[in-house]
Amino acid sequence: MELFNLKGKTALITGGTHGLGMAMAVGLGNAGARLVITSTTPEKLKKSLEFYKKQGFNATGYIFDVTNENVVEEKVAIISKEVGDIHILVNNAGIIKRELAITMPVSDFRRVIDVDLVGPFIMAQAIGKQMIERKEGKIINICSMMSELGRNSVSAYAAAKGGLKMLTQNLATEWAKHNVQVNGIGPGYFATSQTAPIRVDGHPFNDFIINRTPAARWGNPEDLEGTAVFLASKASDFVNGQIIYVDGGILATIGKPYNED
Ligand code: GCO
Repeated sequence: MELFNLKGKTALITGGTHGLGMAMAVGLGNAGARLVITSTTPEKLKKSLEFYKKQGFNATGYIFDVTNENVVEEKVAIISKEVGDIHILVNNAGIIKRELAITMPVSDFRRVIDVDLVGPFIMAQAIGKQMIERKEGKIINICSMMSELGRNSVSAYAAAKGGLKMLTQNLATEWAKHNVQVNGIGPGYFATSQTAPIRVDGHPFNDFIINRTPAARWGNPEDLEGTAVFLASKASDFVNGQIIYVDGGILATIGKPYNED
């Protein structure tokens, strides 16, 4: 199990105060990593740090917006001074705006691209520098089913997550020679606050996802822990530019007619 041991490593998880980010942070913490959690919401950050400390994890938190490159540069320097090197970066923070493209305000489209694509680039560049210098690092970009597929009302999110998939492949191309592995996780449909509006029992989308997912269920955040530990550990030292889909099989199938078992 040495391959998956993260003792002595520090993992920074953006938006790690709830949902999938928290689940991955728990997985990394259980594997021995020290946690650095970022958020734009002080209340959420405070509550999450209390939770992590109750789990027995060494967790520190910082408030900043990943889309502001000057602030990110400042904060990464402070973190390096106060916490030390960052060995693992999980670009998890993201937003979604559900609106048909024809009526979506451009400002909404731009904001989603900024948070979900430009932010991960800014964070990877700021922390990638120390990883390249140290000749060691792990970057995990949280992509999505929407890195591969579109659906009504999520044009901005799909464009951002599709771009994040290609950013992952491009950073892997440039940084693999420095022993920095850049990969992605593509969650399928998970039971989180982000999907709550489309997941209520009896909601047509809820029934659609259950029918469309070979595993016939929504993902639970803890379903992501193992893949996060794998991509953060020595076990993935020769894995570069890969998006691992944790999706219950959705991407493996064209789906089945409503009456098929
Ligand atoms: C939606 C959902 C999806 C999922 C996830 C799928 O509105 O379709 O929110 O975007 O959250 O990203 O991978």
